[in-house]
Amino acid sequence: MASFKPFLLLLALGTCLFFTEAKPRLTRELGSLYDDILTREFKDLLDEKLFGQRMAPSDVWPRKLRRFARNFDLDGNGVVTKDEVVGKTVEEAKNSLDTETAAEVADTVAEAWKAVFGMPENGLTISSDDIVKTADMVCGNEDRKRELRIWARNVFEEADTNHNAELSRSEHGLSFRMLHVPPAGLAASFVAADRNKNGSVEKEEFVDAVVDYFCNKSQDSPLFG
Ligand SMILES: [Ca+2]
Ligand SMILES: [Ca+2]
Ligand SMILES: [Ca+2]
Repeated sequence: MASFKPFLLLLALGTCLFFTEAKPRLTRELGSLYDDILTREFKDLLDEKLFGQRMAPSDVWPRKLRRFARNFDLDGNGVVTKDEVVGKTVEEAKNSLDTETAAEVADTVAEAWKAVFGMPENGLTISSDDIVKTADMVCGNEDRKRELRIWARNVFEEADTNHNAELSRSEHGLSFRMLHVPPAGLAASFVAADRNKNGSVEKEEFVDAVVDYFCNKSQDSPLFG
C-alpha cells in the first residue's frame, strides 16, 4: 500500500491542476474529493509514523531480548525450541545438581517457557517481531509481570544453594552457566546484579535485575551475557 501513496498524491495534485483550467465547477467537486484523499493519505502517513514510534522506541530492547534467546539456540538455526530451552537445561541440571534441586530447576524452566513467557510450542524465530511481542505481553501486564518476579524469586532460591539469602560469585556462576551465559560474561553479569556493590547478590537485587533485563526498553544489561 505504501508504494501507491506518492502516486496517489501526485495524481490528486495533477488532476486538480488540470481541471482548474477546464471545468471550474467539476474542479470544486473533484477538488474536495482529492482533498479527502489527501487528508486520508496524510492521516495514514501520520498514523504510520506515530505507530512506528510506539512500536520501536529504540533497538536496545529487541537486541537485548535476541541476545538472551541466542544463548539457548544451541544448534544455531535461528529458532529457540522448547527442547533447547527446557530439555537441555534440565539435562544439564541433572548432571550438575542433586536430584531434588534438579527437579526444582526442571519445574522452574518449564514454568518459564509456558506460564511466564507463554512461548509457542513450536519455538520462536529469534529474528522475528514475535520475541518483542512476547516480552511486551509480559512487561505490559501487571499479572504477567508478577509471574516474572515470582519466577525470578524461584530461580534465586534454587541458585542460593547454602540458603543464606544471598548469591556468592560461585552460586551466581553455577546458575548463570545453566542459563547459558558464556563464561566470559559471568563477571559482568554478577556486577550487573550486585547493584549495592557489597560482593553478593541479594534476592531483591536479583529480582530487579531480571525484571530490568526483560522489561527495561531503553537500557542494555550484561545480566545474561
Ligand atoms: Ca535452534
Ligand atoms: Ca548463598
Ligand atoms: Ca549486593
